[in-house]
Amino acid sequence: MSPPLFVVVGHVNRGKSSIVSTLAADESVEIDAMPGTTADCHRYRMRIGESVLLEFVDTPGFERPRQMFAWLSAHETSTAERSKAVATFVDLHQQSDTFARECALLKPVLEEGLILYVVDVARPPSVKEEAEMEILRWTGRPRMALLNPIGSADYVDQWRSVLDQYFNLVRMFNPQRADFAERMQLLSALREMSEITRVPLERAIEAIQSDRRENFVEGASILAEMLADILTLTRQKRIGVDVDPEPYYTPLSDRYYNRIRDLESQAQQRLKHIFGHRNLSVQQEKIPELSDDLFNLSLWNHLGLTGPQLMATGFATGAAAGGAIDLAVGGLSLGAALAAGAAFGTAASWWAGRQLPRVKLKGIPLGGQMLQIGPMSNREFPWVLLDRNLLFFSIIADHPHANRGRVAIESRSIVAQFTTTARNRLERIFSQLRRSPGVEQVDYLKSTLADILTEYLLGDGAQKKAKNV
Ligand SMILES: Nc1nc2c(ncn2[C@@H]2O[C@H](COP(=O)(O)OP(=O)(O)OP(=O)(O)O)[C@@H](O)[C@H]2O)c(=O)[nH]1
Ligand SMILES: [Mg+2]
Repeated sequence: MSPPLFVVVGHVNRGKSSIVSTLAADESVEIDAMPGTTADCHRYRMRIGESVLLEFVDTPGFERPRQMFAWLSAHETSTAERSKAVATFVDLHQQSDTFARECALLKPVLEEGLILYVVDVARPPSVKEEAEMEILRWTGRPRMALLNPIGSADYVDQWRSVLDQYFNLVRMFNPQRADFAERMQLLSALREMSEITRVPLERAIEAIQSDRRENFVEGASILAEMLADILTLTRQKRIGVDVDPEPYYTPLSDRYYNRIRDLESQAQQRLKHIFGHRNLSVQQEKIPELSDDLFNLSLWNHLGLTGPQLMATGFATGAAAGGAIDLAVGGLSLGAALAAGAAFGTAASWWAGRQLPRVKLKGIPLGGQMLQIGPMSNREFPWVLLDRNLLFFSIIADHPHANRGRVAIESRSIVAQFTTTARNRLERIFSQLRRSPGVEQVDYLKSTLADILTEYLLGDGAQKKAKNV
């Protein structure tokens, strides 16, 4: 069964390529504010696994629609023969430059193509566009008009009354803003275009939805793996027997924190990859004092659990009692603690009041001493880390592929909305991970964590989407 072929047509700079990009979830489609970006027809195949589910032809649109329509009118023999007249026109003109664009876009239309005609409802219909719509009607192929509100929807009523005369279906669709659900709604509406496309489109929609579920499960396991790797992370340095460890604290802390940053950004890269957004730039909200750094104090004030939630969760799981001892930072001097905290580049006084990663200095059997930093005993930390990456996940999973600007993540807590039961389950896992368990135990905790996150992402998380700023 061949996949449905949609040919996207419309005036220059009306968002044709944007529609292909968002519907096909393909970031490789060229989009630009400059008119004439798409100079030739390009075919995009939407694949899941081995099978091609949908095909799109992105076109530059018509160049001389009025001249072409004049030719068609002059050569009309009967209404029933109109599509033949279009085919004859293409045959006769395909070698000439004058109608190169017309021929290039009409060829795939005539070979079983379904027409998606894009208009910008911020401007009124023009004479040229009427000629385009006439030609498309003459092809006799199934066609839908998409109203793209670029900037405003001032002329939507005027457009509707014109489009109703030429198209079987008319729909509003904003490719720069549409989320996953809106994309699916449009694909469902496309089923109505023709009897022959109903079945392949239904199959495509089902495959896209099941692929998405798989992506969510994989995404949850990426998040779980990242949390477990970061929470169990330690860094060590061997030094001589009587050597003063003080100068080694800062470089060791730097290595430790940089590794955490790397693990987070690798996980985010993998999430981008899953959802086909390899080149998308995502940043923390555009508030100047909120830098992207994970160890930024103001970020911590916006994310994670609230103070009372953290305390309640700690008591419920017994983590608070153990945590209090860590205030002394593994028995090391406050100086060492501050050196470890200074690596964040934030106010040392703030960090001094919080539990830091453990810093240990111990003798080793073959002589010398081992300086170790980690695992992170700060109880807020996993919540901030999880929160920020759940926000990242929800942005990435719903971002339309046509929107190439920088995406901002709002700093609003997701984890603070979790049920008490979910918070306690997670806290128990976090506190077990902090105690450096063995490999098997870590694997078990990772998979439990992945299950909890999958449950959230496929349930509540899918409903409560993070909004794009
Ligand atoms: N605000 C807004 N901008 C849009 C929308 N759709 C497209 N644009 C912008 O309009 C410009 C043109 O979009 P394209 O998708 O490249 O349009 P096109 O019809 O393929 O353009 P050509 O290939 O040049 O004919 C880009 O700068 C898009 O970001 C929309 O729905 N809203
Ligand atoms: Mg284009």
